[in-house]
Amino acid sequence: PQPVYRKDYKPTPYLIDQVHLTFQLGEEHTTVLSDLHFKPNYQGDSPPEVVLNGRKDLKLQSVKVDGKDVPQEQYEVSEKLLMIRGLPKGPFNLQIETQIKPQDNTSLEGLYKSSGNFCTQCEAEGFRGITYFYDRPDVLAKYTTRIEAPKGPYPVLLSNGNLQASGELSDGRHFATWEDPFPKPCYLFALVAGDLAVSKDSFTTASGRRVDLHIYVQQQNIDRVAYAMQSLKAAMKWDEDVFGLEYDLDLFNIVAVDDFNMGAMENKSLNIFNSRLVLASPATATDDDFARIEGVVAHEYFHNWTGNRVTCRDWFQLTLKEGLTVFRDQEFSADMRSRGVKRVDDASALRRAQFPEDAGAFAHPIRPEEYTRMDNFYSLTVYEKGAEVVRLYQTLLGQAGFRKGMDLYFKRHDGTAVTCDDFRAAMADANDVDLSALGTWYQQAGTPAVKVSTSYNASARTYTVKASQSTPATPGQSHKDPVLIPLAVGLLGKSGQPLALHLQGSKANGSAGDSAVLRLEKASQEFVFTEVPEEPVPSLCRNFSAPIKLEVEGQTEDDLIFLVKHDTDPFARWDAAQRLGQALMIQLYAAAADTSKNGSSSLAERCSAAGGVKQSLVDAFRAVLQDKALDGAMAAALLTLPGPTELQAMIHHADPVTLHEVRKYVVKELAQQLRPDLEAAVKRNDLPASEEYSPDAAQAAKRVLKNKCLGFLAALGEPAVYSMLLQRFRDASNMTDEIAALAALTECPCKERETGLSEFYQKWKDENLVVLKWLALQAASNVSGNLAAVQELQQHPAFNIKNPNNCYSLFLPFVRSPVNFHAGDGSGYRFLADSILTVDKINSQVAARMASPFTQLKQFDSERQTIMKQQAQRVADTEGLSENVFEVVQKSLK
Ligand code: B3K
Ligand code: ZN
Repeated sequence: PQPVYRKDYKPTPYLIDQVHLTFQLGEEHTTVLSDLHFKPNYQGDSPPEVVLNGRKDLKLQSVKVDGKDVPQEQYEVSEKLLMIRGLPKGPFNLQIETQIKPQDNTSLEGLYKSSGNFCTQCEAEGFRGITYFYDRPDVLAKYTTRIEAPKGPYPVLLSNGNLQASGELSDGRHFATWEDPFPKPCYLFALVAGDLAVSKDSFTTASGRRVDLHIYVQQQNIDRVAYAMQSLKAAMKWDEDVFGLEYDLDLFNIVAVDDFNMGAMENKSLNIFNSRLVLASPATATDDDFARIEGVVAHEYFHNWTGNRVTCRDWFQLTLKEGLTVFRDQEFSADMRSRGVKRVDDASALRRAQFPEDAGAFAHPIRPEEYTRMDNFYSLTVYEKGAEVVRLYQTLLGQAGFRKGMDLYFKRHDGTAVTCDDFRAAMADANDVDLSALGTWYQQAGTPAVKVSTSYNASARTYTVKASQSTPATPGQSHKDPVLIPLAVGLLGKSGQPLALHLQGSKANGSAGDSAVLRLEKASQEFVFTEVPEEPVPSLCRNFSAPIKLEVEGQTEDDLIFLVKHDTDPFARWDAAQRLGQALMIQLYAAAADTSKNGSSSLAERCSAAGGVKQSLVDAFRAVLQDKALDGAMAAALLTLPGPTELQAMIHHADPVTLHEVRKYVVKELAQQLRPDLEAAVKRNDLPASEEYSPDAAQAAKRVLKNKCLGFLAALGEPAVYSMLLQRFRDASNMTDEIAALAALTECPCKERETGLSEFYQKWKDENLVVLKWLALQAASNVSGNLAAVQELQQHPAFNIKNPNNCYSLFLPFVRSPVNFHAGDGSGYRFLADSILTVDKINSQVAARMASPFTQLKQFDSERQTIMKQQAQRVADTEGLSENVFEVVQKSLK
């Protein structure tokens, strides 16, 4: 397969400004008639050929120009292209008729069937599976779509825009014609035809336009859409309030489907969602599910401006719409819930998942330079790091400045397809500042590492902060330049009070309350605070002001404990707690892994000989548990020890199983020492049975803290705790508590585990989305020898390998189990490789996502690297492998 390069961008020789599509949907085959209005976009007066993208499953029936058949010798069809010569000068119409078989399309890209209904997914390059087209985002056209289908099985016919006409046809068929007045790239095209129930509501925009809001789901789910509807209305209001952006049509549709590769899709006025991100009831969805639904419904809605009205010139610019829209949904959720907790969650997720991507074999800049399969670049880097880069603008310009930049961005680019550079230029011009220094973030892969050292001069009353930065080499990119890093800093005095900040010179970009923003842009720099009355404790990278790895020289354990107690910045406070946990586990790992001194000792003995869990950490955790004023979600975050992937990245070639055992040892020790406090916190946060469930942040915070404490107590390994958990599982009145108790048990080899799992399945076996939770819990379990259970689940009647959610709930959680995925005999790796090969034949996008653990193989000990490579190689060598999977494994093997 040939990669595509960003530098090779060229506009098409023609533009298509009008598209008329007619779909004749059928069970045997579907006919697609496409009538395209072409306009010259070339120089000179000899018309070049038209080269359109296609896919091998398109059956070309006829090609006409201005109504006349194009002679055979004037066109060529290959697996991926349709080429037409001898075209007239000036504008012309091209009519193409193709046949497709949506019912056989298991890739879930293009037009396909889910639960008997027709639906589409065109981003990034799915439209070419429907008809021949310039399948790229810089060709913007107005679409009309006529859908014809049998009325019995497909009473609902939907496409983008407004309904123009509908009516009956002969033979029990009917039709609907939709017209979208906004020019759009083909990746935003959508069609749905099926038997669906609808929930209706409306929203009146600031300027008084009434918008009908319709959510379509399968009949049995109609009572589970209220939360999605409420989230949609909240998002519409928020975008008006915060960015002055109104919705632009009279109708907004959401359709939920069970078979969907990703979370959701922002097709113009017809968003299509994975049903797990629409459907929710207290009995079947957790607090996290509710929060995710709110966030994703908002995200897709926000795309109407950031993505649809202003779109991407080419796919290399994907972060232009995704990074920006993720940033917008993060801010929305922060306003709907707890801002501090949201920031901690996002920062924590970035570190846990994106940092490894940026350090692994698939590292790429947020704006990649090349790709083989674009699908593989819908990555955490493009989305989540991209959102952090957008946040840099806001941190540098302030909220008002950022808004000015957004206004100018829309004013300049509405209705067009642009680049990340256009976005930066709008931000810079609107604020009359030079932001070219931010350009490097778009070019360089890898997480910048910043080292800070500080010194206090008592007689001069100055405090100096020295900062140096470097970005580690990544595959194909060995040289790195410094990047512009806004580092938000606060200084705390002896009793925890914030000190007033006076920064010498003009290097500070601004100050917000108790924080100053240092502008790091060189390899090494110095900043001096004056009038500092006492030696402070620095609070650094507040609000996670940049996506960096920060090392603070000379930072003591006392400093960290002090920050956990006193820092008013939620991120910096949480980060201090993380650092305490990291330091401890790194130290204990070294002792645990060193079996040379006393080979017969147990891991716990080696850990306690090395000092065990320090009293200071126990005390810090106790203070969190006893702090009744603290938001429960924040408390839960502070009590969460760094996870396996973060620790793995910090310990060179660590053995993942030993590392897991060390973490388990720490959790158990903490549970033993904090038992009364954990039990008290559980009691305090148990809601009275009389209180009705609400997914709001305040109530969810109590549950998350309680369930965090229950997780610690489970680690005690006591039969009494097991039966308490089973009882809680049985008594639970909502899914959050039910699954939390079961999750705690699933990590413990005890009879209550088996009882709970089987009762849960019996109770929920007819609820697809709940069964996914049941699969995921078991797959992720670290009880030893669990691979056999996972293999059995693959044969279980509840498991459907053709459904992406099923794959994501079995294979991806399994990979997160250090004990079973990284089993020393290689059985976990072999299982993953086998599963990838099986799934690849059905759906290569899903298979490629499953292959991503191989991109991390260099992190592990050499024995594991060897056996992981063997499996990656076996996948790479398989005949008929998809390009998607090949691109991932081949990079992993380099
Ligand atoms: N834009 C879509 C993702 C499409 C994925 C294509 N493989 C969802 C989103 O980011 O909103
Ligand atoms: Zn998006």
